[in-house]
Amino acid sequence: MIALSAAYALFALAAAAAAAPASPSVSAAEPEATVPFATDDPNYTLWNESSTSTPEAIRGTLGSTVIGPQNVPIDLENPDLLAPPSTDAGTIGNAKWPMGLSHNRLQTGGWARQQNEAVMPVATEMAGVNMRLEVGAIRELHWHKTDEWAYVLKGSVQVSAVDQNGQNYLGTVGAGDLWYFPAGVPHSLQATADDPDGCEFLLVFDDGAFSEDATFLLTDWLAHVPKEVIAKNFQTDISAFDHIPAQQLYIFPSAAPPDNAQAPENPQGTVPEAYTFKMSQVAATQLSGGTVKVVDSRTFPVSVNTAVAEVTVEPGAMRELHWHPTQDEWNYFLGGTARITLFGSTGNARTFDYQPGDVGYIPASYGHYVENTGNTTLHFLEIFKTNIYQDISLTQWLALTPPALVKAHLNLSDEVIAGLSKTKQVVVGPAPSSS
Ligand SMILES: *[C@@H]1O[C@H](CO)[C@@H](O)[C@H](O)[C@H]1NC(C)=O
Ligand SMILES: *[C@@H]1O[C@H](CO)[C@@H](O)[C@H](O)[C@H]1NC(C)=O
Ligand SMILES: *[C@@H]1O[C@H](CO)[C@@H](O)[C@H](O)[C@H]1NC(C)=O
Ligand SMILES: CC(=O)N[C@H]1CO[C@H](CO)[C@@H](O)[C@@H]1O
Repeated sequence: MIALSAAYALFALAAAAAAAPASPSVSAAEPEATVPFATDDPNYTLWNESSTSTPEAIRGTLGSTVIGPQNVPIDLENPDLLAPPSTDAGTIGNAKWPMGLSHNRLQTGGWARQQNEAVMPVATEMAGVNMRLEVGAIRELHWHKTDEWAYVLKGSVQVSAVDQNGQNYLGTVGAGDLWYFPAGVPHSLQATADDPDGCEFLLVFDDGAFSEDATFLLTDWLAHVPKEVIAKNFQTDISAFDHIPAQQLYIFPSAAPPDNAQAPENPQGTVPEAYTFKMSQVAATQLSGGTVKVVDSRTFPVSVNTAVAEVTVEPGAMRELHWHPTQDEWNYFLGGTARITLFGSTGNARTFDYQPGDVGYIPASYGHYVENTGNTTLHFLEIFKTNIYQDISLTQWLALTPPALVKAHLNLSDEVIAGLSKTKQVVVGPAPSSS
């Protein structure tokens, strides 16, 4: 295939060079097609949650009805698995994990559930946790081996931390804001009283094998140190530690922190780079089909291992065909519905449908798009284990490649090639309706 394409490219270039210099067209000589043309058939998503017909394993002339047991709500949410577009082929690992399928850890004052490699083997580079705290509830003082990046879904959270230089930090963030703790830095999370419901947030860790059940907790540690060692360490009488918990607290209720709480005065000073970032106050870039907001270490310096793009896509619009050169993408869907086809090379492609609360995953270099398949705004996060956000746009690539080369591959008209955008569109609107 590659050799043939290269041959066509050379042929077309030669043809272009031979053509009269006055003509801007490169179509003077048409080489013969060597492989059949791809079908013109569209392959729309066939059902959605408002469909009244029962979804069937049928597309066009292929497939047949389901006559055994059927979980209709699951099929309505995953129509492109039940009746895939004909462009799907081969094998791509599962790239969808609804948080609603995760075991939930219920505690007094909140809960936590997670997605990691154990439930989604393709997601090797990042793992996610969805956590809820009622007003005042605390995710206890702890640390872990991975960096922690967070996005507040609702309410407000007070975070505390002390770093390896004894410098401290206390901050409060609200919906749409971020925090970041480097690996090993001990911290706590607590819902403030700003929202009567407390808070809920999303955590992303830079290791697919991360488990929220394997973090290093203050209470768990002290419950596993001989009492006389504790007394010696803190230079107290052994009775001073009579009332420490015998087991971990993890999430537990408490009084809400006061407004404008300050970190204790510190001879070492506060951390050099803030551990929180008010992403909600960053203006989104308006695009023809939606909006995008990128936050990485260029604006949130401590976030050296995580970059995010927060994207909205209007009904009928689409996050354009693109890929990320070296970074896997971890998605979280906040609103609306989407479909994504992952192209994994060697003819492998598979399409997945997403609803709010779902996690998606796209390995590095896999070509993909994110299409709004509903009639409300699609809102989602693209998260990467990197310091600087990067993507490559298919349209921009072709627009900035010699037109004869593009024509030799795709046999597009000169008008279509001339119309390719040389700047990244990121989110494009609906296609013009065909005549
Ligand atoms: C390009 O398309 C035309 C039809 O529009 C066809 O006749 C021709 O064979 C095609 N060329 C290649 C190289 O596919
Ligand atoms: C779209 O809008 C219509 C009319 O307002 C509504 O009935 C339907 O449930 C909506 N959702 C989808 C997915 O089409
Ligand atoms: C959802 O499905 C219904 C019926 O199957 C269709 O009329 C409607 O256009 C679909 N909604 C969207 C947003 O595609
Ligand atoms: C609209 C539609 O379904 N188009 C095509 C999608 O793929 C099948 C094959 O699986 C074609 O037969 C359809 O025409």
